[in-house]
Amino acid sequence: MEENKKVLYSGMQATGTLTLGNYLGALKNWVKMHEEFTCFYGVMDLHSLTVRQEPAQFRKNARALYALYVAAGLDPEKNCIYYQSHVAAHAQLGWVLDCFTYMGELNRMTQFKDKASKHADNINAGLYTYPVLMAADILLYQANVVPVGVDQKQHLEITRDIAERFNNLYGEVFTIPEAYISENGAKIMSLADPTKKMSKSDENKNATILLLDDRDTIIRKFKRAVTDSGSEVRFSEDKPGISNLMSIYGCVTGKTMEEIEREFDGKGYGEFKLAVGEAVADELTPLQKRYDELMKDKSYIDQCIKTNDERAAYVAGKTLRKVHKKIGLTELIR
Ligand code: AQP
Repeated sequence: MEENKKVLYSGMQATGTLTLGNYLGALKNWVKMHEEFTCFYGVMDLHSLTVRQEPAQFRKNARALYALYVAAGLDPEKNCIYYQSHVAAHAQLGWVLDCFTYMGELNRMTQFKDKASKHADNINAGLYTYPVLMAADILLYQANVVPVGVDQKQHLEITRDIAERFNNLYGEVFTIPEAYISENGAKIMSLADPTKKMSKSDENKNATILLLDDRDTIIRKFKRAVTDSGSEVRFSEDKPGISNLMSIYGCVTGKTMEEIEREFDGKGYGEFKLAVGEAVADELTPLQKRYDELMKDKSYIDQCIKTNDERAAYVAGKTLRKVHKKIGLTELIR
């Protein structure tokens, strides 16, 4: 990895098998980023703890997430792909930054409000301070850019505010990150309710396409997808169901909305849904094959994790030591 490129930071939570939303909205676009940036991608397992996880399943999800990153085309030799929990500096800087973040700022976070209403039985402090840990993730690597979906914009803004506050007090410690808006990114909505985003933790299995769903399941889920009244394949606000399917089809085939409208002119929803299902299944087949191979070769993934954990820990450790020194924590005696 070249050192003179700008730094990009991103990651995903290990809260379930990745969905088509995670793939089309983020992962697929990450694959070529290393050409322009020095990239760090975390398996964000510490963030995942804000929602209760079953331990054995959680461990499997984290491993599967790592393998899916690689299977989707992220090269672990060209990108630093590592486990967040293996780099202690995340939790350490998270604590320091907690002390530089105001309750008033956290109270404004809409994701906290959403997640708190979904998990009313477990509104833990981690859910509340999640944006501070996210700030630590980004700032540890001195990231210049963070690819963000619309839903994460607020968290990037608070990261910038915390970093600027800290720099004003102690000098230029942190790089101030910018949002990176991908040209190809799309927000993929639930197949059962096109007003809600597709989420890996959705309990309705028909609402999401999982990256590991087999071909028949993918086609069946698309056939069942909620559509709108009428029968015309047209991209418009009053047709959220069909517009979502068109976005998916467009991301996978590279066709524009006008091209898709022409292709399905005079054809019904049934034919269109089948075409979307088949296109998505075709897109995911090579990824799934590579995933199966990777999951069989334990030593390869283990080696990738080990090498990249060490690299991440080295970069993060440098920032953390600087922070500790600036705020006056006593240095380790070696
Ligand atoms: N539906 C989506 N459309 C486009 N992009 C999406 N992302 C997630 N869902 C969609 C993008 O995927 C990345 C991973 O996000 P995350 O795992 O950190 O958490 P999330 O955004 O909360 O994703 P989920 O799938 O909805 O997880 P749960 O169900 O656990 O909350 C991010 O870049 C996100 O923008």
